Amino acid sequence: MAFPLTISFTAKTKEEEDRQKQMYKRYDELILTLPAYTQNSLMLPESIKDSPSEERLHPYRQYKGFWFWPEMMLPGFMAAKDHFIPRPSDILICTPLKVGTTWLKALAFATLNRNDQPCKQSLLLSHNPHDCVPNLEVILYGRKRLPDLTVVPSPRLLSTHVPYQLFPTSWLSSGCKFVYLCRNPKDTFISYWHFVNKIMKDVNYKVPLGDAFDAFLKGVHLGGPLWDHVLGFWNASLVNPDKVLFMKYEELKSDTAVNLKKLAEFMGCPFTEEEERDGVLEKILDMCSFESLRNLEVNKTGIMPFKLSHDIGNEVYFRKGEVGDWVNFLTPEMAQLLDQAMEQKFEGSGLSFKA
Ligand code: PAP
Repeated sequence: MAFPLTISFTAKTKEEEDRQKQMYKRYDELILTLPAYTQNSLMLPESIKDSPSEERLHPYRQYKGFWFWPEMMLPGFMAAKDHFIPRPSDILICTPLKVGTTWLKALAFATLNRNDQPCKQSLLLSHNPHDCVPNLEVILYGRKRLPDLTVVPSPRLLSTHVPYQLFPTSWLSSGCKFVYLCRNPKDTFISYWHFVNKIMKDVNYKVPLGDAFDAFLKGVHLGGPLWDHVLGFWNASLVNPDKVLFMKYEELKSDTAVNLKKLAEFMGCPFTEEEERDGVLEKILDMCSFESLRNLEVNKTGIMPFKLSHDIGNEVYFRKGEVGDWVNFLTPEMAQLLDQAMEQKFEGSGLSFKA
């Protein structure tokens, strides 16, 4: 059995529940001491349910060199860092925001569970991929109570937006595997801009593109600077290719089958010749395609388990799904600025996003 499961919590007594509440309160207090980015940028529109009302934790806060939406991610990450015990068989989908996480989750979930759940019976037909592969810091540890993940059978497929540089040693030495996906920074930024503007409660308010761009260029992005996020996993994949698989959205788009095979091998469940002959791989590709996922009822009308004070529909994860849409939004000057910044950051790393 796999996710989606009803999450059970470790606290079985009132005392333990109170102790955990205190622990999260300490995280919140610590977060309030972190540097904040106070200029206009793509931040959460309004506070999250059950956050302290008098002292909002947003805007972005910088934790150990990386920027976060503090309410949404940091308490959950701090708890996960201290309490999540990875198993060697765990697989962690690791991404910055808006790089195709939803797609990768669907592909990985369908591939890993293909024996128990052939496509016709896949839970992906009735659940959003984010429900099937839950995020550690937002969903599992983000509810001010510690989840009991020991009840989840192996291999556990989980996800995180946290940069590699912040992973605790216990995660790195656990033997678990990390699958990383990134995307051309210009498309990542444009997708992010649309996403945040869409989840604003007041739909008439949009963060001006110029302000959002300035912040992004300064590295202020969820889990950003984006280049450091990418480089952390890139370097780790060079050192430890058996444990860190590095993928790009554009490559996944241009040859999904080849990359899916790579993913299956990396996860330890390669497609057999017989499966390939029987079209198992094609069925997974079809089920997880942008059009198929977007047209599922659950993704057209379902609500995502975000903790915002208003509901956000799953449709927000499916916008265009194209490579190069940035050209419709960024001026040539903006594009050049971002390209130059990226080239500088990636110099000498062997990594590039040039076409
Ligand atoms: P998240 O960080 O909020 O989870 P994520 O899934 O990483 O979002 O990224 C969303 C992007 O992936 C969207 O890109 P766009 O804004 O440029 O359109 C979304 O359309 C795209 N996407 C979602 N599902 C698929 C898919 N099956 N194939 C290709 N792209 C997809």
